[in-house]
Amino acid sequence: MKNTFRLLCWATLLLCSSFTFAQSSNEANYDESKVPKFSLPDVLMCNDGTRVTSVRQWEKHRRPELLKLFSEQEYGYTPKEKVKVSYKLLRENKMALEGLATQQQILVTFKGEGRSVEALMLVYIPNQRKGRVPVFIGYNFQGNHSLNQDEEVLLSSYFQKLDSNSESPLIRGGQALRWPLQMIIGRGYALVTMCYNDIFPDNPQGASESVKMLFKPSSHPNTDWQALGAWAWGNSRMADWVCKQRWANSRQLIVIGHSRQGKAALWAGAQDKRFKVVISNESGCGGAALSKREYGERVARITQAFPHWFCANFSNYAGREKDLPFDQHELLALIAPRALYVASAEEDRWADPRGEYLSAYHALPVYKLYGLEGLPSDTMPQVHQPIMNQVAYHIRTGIHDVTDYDWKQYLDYCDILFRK
Ligand code: GTR
Repeated sequence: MKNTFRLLCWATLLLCSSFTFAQSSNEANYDESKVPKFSLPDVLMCNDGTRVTSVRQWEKHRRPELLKLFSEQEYGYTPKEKVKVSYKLLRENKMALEGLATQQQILVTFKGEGRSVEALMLVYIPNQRKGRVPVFIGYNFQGNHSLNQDEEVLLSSYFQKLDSNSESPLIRGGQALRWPLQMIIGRGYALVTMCYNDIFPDNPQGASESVKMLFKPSSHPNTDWQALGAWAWGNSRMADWVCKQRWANSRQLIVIGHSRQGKAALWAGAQDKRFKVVISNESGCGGAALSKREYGERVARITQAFPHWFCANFSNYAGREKDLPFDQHELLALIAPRALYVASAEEDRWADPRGEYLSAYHALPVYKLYGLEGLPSDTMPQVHQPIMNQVAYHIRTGIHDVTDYDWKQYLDYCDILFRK
């Protein structure tokens, strides 16, 4: 009896302590004084202990090593096999946006393993153009119809499949504030977008309706790609199409994403060198922000709330950020020597603005290898004081969102890079 009682006490204690652990690593820390002392892995240190001193060594040795690490431990491996793709122009309007743009809607059908997935691309091409134009490639969250009020815009494939009783936001123009089309097109840039749910529906059961089904199932469940991997893959598939267009400058491709799409844009940019500019708008945990700061959203919470985003291995670091053999500055470094823009918002503490800045700053050694300028110091700039080197950064006032201010900086930056 005594023993049973003791056993019970121990079990309760154990249960309570694991609960406190789960709770504490789940909670967002917003107190800078509670950020643990941490040391970041040296981005130039190879697994065998040699230190990279040349671009050649970086490209041949260290860069592939890091890509492997991120594939194995965070985003999963992107399959290398090609799937069959076909494109069908469904609608064209040469006088969209009051004559500013040609609008195209293209149905993309991906086929593999006896299955198919459809995605609907929405394209705006500036009518006023001399020669080929740079192109922004990025997903929308709430469907192509959410970009503006235009009744011509078809529902994205994901929304066409939903039944009419679903609560999904079928609001035309519902996200128009995030897509200042007149400004983007007016400044001579094209835009190609699709709804991210077309590629991988953003829910824990989404895989079965996603592009994952077009590939042979992986025999390594811990490193199998999930939604973020699939979204990154989809960014590259949009780029494939863009590269075939006569109006597009395939050497001026910009991949852009907000929040979870910022994470996907970074992973796409790390893997696909055709993206000459990579823009992360408030991508936070699992995106630009350093995990080891344990500030704002953390690995425990993100892997629990979104079990379908990362590969299974990433959840091993829940509450154990200090044991991560890498950090997000190394993801950003994979984008070098191409241009990288990281942006934060002051009130978006969940995404850890300081962690986003420091991560971009610590990509510096690799940019330096190429003789390029990164961020000048580990001190963050004031709000509305963008820094536009090969690594660029701004923090603006306000909340988690994409605003005209953000877009204006991205356009100014691309103008500088492309000498427009
Ligand atoms: C949040 C998530 C963030 C970020 C955000 C978004 O719920 O915790 O990591 O991705 O969603 O995508 O809007």
